[in-house]
Amino acid sequence: MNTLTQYGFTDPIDALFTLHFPPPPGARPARVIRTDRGRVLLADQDGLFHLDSDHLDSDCALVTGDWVAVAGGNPATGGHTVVGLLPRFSLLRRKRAHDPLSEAQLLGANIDLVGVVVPLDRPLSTNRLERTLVAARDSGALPVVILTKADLSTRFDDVVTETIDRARGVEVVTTSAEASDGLDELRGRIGPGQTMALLGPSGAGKSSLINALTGSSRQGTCQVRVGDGKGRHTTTARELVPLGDGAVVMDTPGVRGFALWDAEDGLTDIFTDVEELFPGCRFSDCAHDREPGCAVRSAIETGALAERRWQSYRKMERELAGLHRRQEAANRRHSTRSVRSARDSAKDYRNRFGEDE
Ligand SMILES: Nc1nc2c(ncn2[C@@H]2O[C@H](COP(=O)(O)OP(=O)(O)OP(=O)(O)O)[C@@H](O)[C@H]2O)c(=O)[nH]1
Ligand SMILES: [Mg+2]
Ligand SMILES: [Zn+2]
Repeated sequence: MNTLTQYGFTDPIDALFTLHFPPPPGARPARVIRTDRGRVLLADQDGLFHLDSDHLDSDCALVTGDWVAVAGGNPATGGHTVVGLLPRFSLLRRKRAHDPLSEAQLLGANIDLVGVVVPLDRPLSTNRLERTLVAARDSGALPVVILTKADLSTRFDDVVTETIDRARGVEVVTTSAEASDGLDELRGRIGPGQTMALLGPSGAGKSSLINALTGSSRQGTCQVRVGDGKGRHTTTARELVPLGDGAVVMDTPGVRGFALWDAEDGLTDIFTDVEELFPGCRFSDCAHDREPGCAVRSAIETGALAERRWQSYRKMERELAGLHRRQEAANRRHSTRSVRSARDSAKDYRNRFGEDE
């Protein structure tokens, strides 16, 4: 198996490549394995190589998992150039923290499965779980919840039950890297040619799980802090790790929070039980607040919908609406600016060439 196949290259990707870069081939397929502060590691069929940053097309921001077309270069001298990017079939994004309106942060591309990692050595954060599930679903990938450190948990059953309840039909796999539990079950879910990204807080055991799956210690791991059980942000870059038969896992740095980015579809998918209630409200513009005949309120009263679940849906919905308002305002400012600059340059032209208004 060549290096590229180990990193998930399949016949459908090959066909897509030929479609976009028809013969005679001037370029060869490669995959982005790791991106780390502007340094990009790629794999082609002969092995791994770094891309010199000056060979990066500036308006093409590469993301771990991308399939690209590369031309030129050799292992000794480098000089590889990315000449094209294949369309991404999935894209995992989040809103950058502390930044009301920057671009989304791209976390990974061409991911089939997102393993939402929930450590059993601390209380369950339902907020984080639900947000990560929404973002995972929105990316176009299939989410799977992975419980880690099953050997440590004293409240094991409670957290497992609560997680299954909150995950709402998304599959839950329980693992322990330490005791080698649940590894075959997890491994069995990642088929050849598939990529699974692991997302979760620092210290959750993502890298340990990958080491357990590959039977190595290639991913650095570090103990969580005594006291608050927080991780130390050991993993610093998003990186693909091959599992041997063309199945791939992506290790990621632990994230503190998970702010959503344009994830309406993901929200609808993860909260179908909530949105299905809306057509049952008496008024089509029901705000589900105090209106008579509100299907949401009555589902909460009968216990069919948990108040907590409704509140978390509401919160994410409001957050996405707020983001949209800011995006639209920024777009308006942007378009006024470009109209103005077009006007200025027209004026400039007239001034120089003496045309009348
Ligand atoms: N008991 C036990 N400890 C584990 C298990 N998995 C991981 N740990 C420990 O948890 C700590 C953190 O594990 P990491 O794999 O570094 O966590 P991570 O999610 O990669 O963390 P970041 O890279 O910081 O995001 C390490 O001390 C591991 O030994 C497990 O299944 N059982
Ligand atoms: Mg790690
Ligand atoms: Zn209503």
